[in-house]
Amino acid sequence: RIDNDSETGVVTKAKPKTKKPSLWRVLMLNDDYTPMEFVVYVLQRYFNKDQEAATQIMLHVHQKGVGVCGVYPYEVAETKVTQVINLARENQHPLQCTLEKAE
Ligand code: TYC
Repeated sequence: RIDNDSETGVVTKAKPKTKKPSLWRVLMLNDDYTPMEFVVYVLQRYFNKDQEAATQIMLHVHQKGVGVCGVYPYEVAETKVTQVINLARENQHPLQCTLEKAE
């Protein structure tokens, strides 16, 4: 947005005072050991997927190596990654999950 001041000839660019929070993808990574049912459970518990959507995402990750669990503001995404990894470690699963900026 350009504000042209006709009196002074000074051209200023008005910046919005608040910025939209950037969005981040939470990615799930495949491994050879985590049980499929555990991944489906995690997707339902932390990413609000129903049984069918969770199963589809799990199978996509299993076949392609990586998949998107959801897109969130940074703090929410970071919290979900921590929760997933903590639950996986408590259950001795190597499941890994990470963040990627969505732009
Ligand atoms: N590859 C795992 C198996 O065959 C299942 C799995 C799927 C693990 C998705 C991790 O993010 C994952 N038991």
